[in-house]
Amino acid sequence: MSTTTNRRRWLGVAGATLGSLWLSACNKLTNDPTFAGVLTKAEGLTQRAQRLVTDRKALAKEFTAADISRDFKPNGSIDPTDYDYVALRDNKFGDYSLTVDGLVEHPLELTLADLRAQPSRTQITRHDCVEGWSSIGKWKGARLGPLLDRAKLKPNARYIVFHCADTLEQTLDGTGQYYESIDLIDAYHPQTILAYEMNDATLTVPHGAPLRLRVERQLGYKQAKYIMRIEAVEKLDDLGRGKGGFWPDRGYEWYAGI
Ligand SMILES: Nc1nc2c(c(=O)[nH]1)N[C@H]1C(S)=C(S)[C@@H](COP(=O)(O)O)O[C@H]1N2
Ligand SMILES: [Mo]
Repeated sequence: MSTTTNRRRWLGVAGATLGSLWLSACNKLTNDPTFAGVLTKAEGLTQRAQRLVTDRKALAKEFTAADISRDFKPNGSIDPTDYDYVALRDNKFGDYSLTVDGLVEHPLELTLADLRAQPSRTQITRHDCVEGWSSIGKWKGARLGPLLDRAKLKPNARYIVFHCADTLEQTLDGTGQYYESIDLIDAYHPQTILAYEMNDATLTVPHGAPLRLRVERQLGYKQAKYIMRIEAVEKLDDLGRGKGGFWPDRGYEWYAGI
């Protein structure tokens, strides 16, 4: 096969699968000696790929304290009735701990005090829900990147999954449990945090206490609330209905970029 044919195919693949598939395909291909040469020769592609990654790494717009919405609407689950969650809530989350496991060298079990001791970030950002409303809030939380470094991802880890405490839809097979997932570009984005504070106060139950994700380059439904467990995985097929999140399983985009 000529280099041109190879390159055309590769461009076709890249075009069809922007987002995370591109990331995993690219990682795999660059490790593959037969593709390495093709990749360096494909100048156009390299530039396109570079632009794509640069875009994904750009910061979401940040606002000032004066912009904070007075009426940030809680949405989706706002008061989970799941047995384990109610028990934690009734004890003011004193028994809470976050599990970090899956494809990691050092599985972690972190209390809220541990999470507050992690490198943190505070940001005032706009939350955009697909239902057509937006609100600006101030978030403080542990940066996900350093936390994943502490757990040390195994080389085959491709996605980070957030398992939530709430059942948003009662289904017999358990696929109504809320969950979400992001790729490693978003996981290591500086504005990706596990928030424990909103607007300078401890996160409330309606907004996802004790811990919720802020992944600021994406839509509202990616901002998983009530996070109990973070799992590093290689593929998303075995979770829920296989599309990587509660709403993606129900027809919404997995990569909900804004
Ligand atoms: N666990 C969990 N996370 C969730 C949801 C949910 O129902 N359960 N709803 C999502 C949707 S659609 C939106 S818009 C935001 C709402 O966040 P808020 O309640 O802080 O406004 O949370 C997202 N994260
Ligand atoms: Mo939403």
